[in-house]
Amino acid sequence: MKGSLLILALIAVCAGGAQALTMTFTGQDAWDTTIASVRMPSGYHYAPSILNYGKSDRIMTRGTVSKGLLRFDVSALNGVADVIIDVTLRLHVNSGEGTVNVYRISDANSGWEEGSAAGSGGMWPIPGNNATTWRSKAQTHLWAGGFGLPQSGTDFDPVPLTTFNTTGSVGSYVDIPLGGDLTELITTWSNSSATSGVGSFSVSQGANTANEGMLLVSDGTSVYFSSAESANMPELIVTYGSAPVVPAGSFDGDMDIDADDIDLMGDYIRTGIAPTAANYDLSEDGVNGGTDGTIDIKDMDYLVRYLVETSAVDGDGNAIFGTQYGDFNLDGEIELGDLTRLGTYYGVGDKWSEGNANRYLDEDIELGDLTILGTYYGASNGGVDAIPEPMTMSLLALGGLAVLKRRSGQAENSRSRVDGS
Ligand SMILES: [Ca+2]
Ligand SMILES: [Ca+2]
Ligand SMILES: [Ca+2]
Ligand SMILES: [Ca+2]
Repeated sequence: MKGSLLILALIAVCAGGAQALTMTFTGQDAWDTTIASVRMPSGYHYAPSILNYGKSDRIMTRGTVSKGLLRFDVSALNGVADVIIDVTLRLHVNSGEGTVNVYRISDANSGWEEGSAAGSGGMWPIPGNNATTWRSKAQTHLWAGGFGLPQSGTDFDPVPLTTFNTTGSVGSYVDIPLGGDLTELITTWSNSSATSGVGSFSVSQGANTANEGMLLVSDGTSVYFSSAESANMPELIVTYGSAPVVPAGSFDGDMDIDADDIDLMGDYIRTGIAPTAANYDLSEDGVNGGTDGTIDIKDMDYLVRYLVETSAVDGDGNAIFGTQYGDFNLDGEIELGDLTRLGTYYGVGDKWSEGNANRYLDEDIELGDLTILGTYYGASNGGVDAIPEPMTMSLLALGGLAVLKRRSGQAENSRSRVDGS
């Protein structure tokens, strides 16, 4: 189920024209990323000398004795990734073959700051050593859930992001796909702001914290992974999709520049009120793209003649953009099909697709539309240079009227059968 959803998401992203991109985060990113083994033998509130391994090149996890702490600075994805397609955690296994759960650290620790190393022999964590975990600012607790190891349901989510096994991977690495709502996960992580200068991951390293991360929790087996202090540092490989850019002229945001958008432009010019939040200022002269701060017939001209997509294709099979006033069926030609539409909806329709060539003036299919159709009848894509002779147009208009008179009586019945969109 999860897999099929993923594939669906990928298809949706690709269909919208977006690219799937990948970003890899390592332990060398801005927040001191990784890490530590958080360690606590039972029977102690905590024992400072073995809180964790701090700057060790290894991360250890062993059941209830030690949990591995991992963090990655994914803030570079903030505002960039709209859909997270896949998140893979790559860990190099030093030793130990066993099952390991990966948990997300909970929001309960968001008020904590990272830091405080364990002082040798002291009861309280003090700055300066190479140990780290979260602590409250009052230094009474190391985690929101209290002393000791972080607790399920309080300090980390009870449901793991994933579970994996290191059998056969010692000396190599395992790629661990994370589960759950990855978009939410990465969005939250990327929104986390690092706080510089609090805590003391280690005095020599400085400290930044974003209070987001993961815990590695093994079964009883001792499993060691390379930490950010080693060459084989952990990696978080995020595959994401960015939202496709809506093309200029698709005012309804559906990615298509079609008859609906011509109607929206018409509404704007007629009423002076923008129907949607899109940018309608497409041109200043009706021929070249650009803006002049005014929404008028020039913008409509540019939309109709250069931007709208037609069903016609060029020699390479690519859609031809731009047509002429009167191409109500957007097939790239002003022909009988357009006249038929106009006739069908004469007196009853209001859309471009129904024959309203001048919606920028009115919401009716009327003589003005027939006149426009007659003006451009016979023209084709980019038909500005293919306008027929005036005499032909007049004859055509007259002929068209004859057709209309025959058809207008059928309009009401026909309307329900014709797709007006
Ligand atoms: Ca559209
Ligand atoms: Ca304009
Ligand atoms: Ca047509
Ligand atoms: Ca009209």
